[in-house]
Amino acid sequence: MKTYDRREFVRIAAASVVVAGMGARATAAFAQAAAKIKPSATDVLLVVDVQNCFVPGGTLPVKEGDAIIPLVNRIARSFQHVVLTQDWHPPGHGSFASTYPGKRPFETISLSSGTQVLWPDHCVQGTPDAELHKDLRITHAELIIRKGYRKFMDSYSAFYEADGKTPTGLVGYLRERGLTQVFLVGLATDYCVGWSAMDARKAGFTAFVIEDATRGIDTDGSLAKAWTDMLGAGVRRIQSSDLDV
Ligand code: VGL
Ligand code: ZN
Repeated sequence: MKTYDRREFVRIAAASVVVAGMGARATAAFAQAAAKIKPSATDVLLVVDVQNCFVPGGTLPVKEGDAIIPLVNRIARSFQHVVLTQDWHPPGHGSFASTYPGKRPFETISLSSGTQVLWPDHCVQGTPDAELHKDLRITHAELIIRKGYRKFMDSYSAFYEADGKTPTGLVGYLRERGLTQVFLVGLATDYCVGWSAMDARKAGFTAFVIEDATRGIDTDGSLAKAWTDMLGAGVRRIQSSDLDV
């Protein structure tokens, strides 16, 4: 039997403590990485309405709307497939309060497509306000979907307009490209992101909303309602830290 002197014993014991410690840390890191979602070739990131109109200084500013942009850029780098959307209204659009004499922004009216919130004039086609935010750096995005261009129909969703039936073409595009899981970021959580996520489910896609990469408008409890509706429709609420990006 080999015998150790005290100095050698201390050296070996210390080394094995280090190894055991590293092992535990490596195992924990591995378990955490394994639990994280790694974007695959059949996943698509849908970047909703990151436009000048929806950030502070724009016509329908979402509080901290611009704060998500660095995170959106970082997340997008890990997705092979990215689709952007742009709210794109003609002047005098049916969702603008200014179209109806005596109406003010954030009041509602009844249209054939249902209750319509009236907004300040925003994202008018061809104006600087409607442009994608200059700090968005997603040059590999493969498609830009424009919506809300029919004068008397709004379209919060990237998939169907406000009647819930008129398609934008995005369902067909994703299906033809074999993309099955939609991850959503952008503005605003309770309108265009939320409606798009619900419609992604309706069309049979898996839908994840990356909450910290969105911000809401929150008119009259709309943000809480949107989350209740989304979760009820099977949308998954995740944080960017749940992704391996
Ligand atoms: C949006 C209100 C009106 C949005 C668009 O992008 O969430 N909200 N138009
Ligand atoms: Zn709009």
